[in-house]
Amino acid sequence: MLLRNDVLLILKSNKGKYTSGQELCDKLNVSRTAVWKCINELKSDGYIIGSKHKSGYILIEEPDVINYTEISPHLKTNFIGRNYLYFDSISSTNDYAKEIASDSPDGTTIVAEEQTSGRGRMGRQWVSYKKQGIWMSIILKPNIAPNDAVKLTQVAAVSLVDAIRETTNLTSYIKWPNDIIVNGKKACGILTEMNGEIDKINFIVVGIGVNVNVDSFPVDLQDKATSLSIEASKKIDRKLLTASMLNNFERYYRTFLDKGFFSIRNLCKKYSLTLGKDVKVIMNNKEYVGQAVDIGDDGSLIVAFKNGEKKAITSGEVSIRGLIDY
Ligand code: BTX
Repeated sequence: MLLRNDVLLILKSNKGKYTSGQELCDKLNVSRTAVWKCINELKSDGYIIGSKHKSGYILIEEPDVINYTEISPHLKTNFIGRNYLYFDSISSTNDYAKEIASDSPDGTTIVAEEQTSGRGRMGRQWVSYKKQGIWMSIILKPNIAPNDAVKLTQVAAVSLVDAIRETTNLTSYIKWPNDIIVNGKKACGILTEMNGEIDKINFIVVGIGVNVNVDSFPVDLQDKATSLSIEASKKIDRKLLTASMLNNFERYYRTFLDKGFFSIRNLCKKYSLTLGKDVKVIMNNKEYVGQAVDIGDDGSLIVAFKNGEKKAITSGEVSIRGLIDY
């Protein structure tokens, strides 16, 4: 696997030119047979590689995939995404992350081209079409109180807003707590899950789904879901966006661990679509209407209700008046 990546990196650095088999052998200190095996593996992964007697190999076309080889040249992280597990298809990256988390290093990232049972909150379905999005889960093992785990949804949300702007120039907003909205429709969702005891976190899985190049949605989602390519009217580079999401996530995650949540709270407020709006909150099966007035120190949404009472909402359903379903 490592050798295969090295062969690919050399072919990429010589793009448009032939690289001789001998040069590959010399640079990597391996046999011709080993190089030939790697070339065949790359071809079966979708890389189109030409070969010519006496000239060697040439990389003609790279597939649109978000494996480690493709994203690592753009990755600036120390530990997020450095253990990168890539799947062509998986049931749910969050489910897999939870299975392997105990034996995996901090920052392990699972990425799939497709999810067959992608999940949202409360067991809802998350549509995850093949090669049209980024479906990823990050395993984290922070030394924080279990109550603080929910703040990681906010850390992921600000990272996403920055990564989307950097890669696509689109302005996106956070619909508290876990949706990223572009032009009034949902383009990304975050699902944070925790495993721990009352006073100790074993691990946290931050699952992120981004509709990158989805061109059409199932009928029931058409008025509430969108993709970055639809909003930008062009195909988006999934490799650059994946790397940018991980780079920004590590930056904000470190800030959060070193300085506390208040250090990113202002950004949560700045990027919030919810603040200042009339909202409907569903708690314990009851509906309450009020105005979202602040983001608390703990990442909660502060809502001022009509009876004058202010409440910090930490979980539950919040919908914004005039947006999608309220
Ligand atoms: P949520 O519960 O806030 O949103 C789920 C709701 O969003 C669904 O009920 C549906 O109405 C709508 N929806 C479903 N699919 C999409 C989509 N592709 N785009 C926009 N809206 C949609 C949001 O939960 C959290 C989603 C996290 C998804 C990631 S992907 C990687 C990881 N693995 C996994 O199984 N889930 C997470």
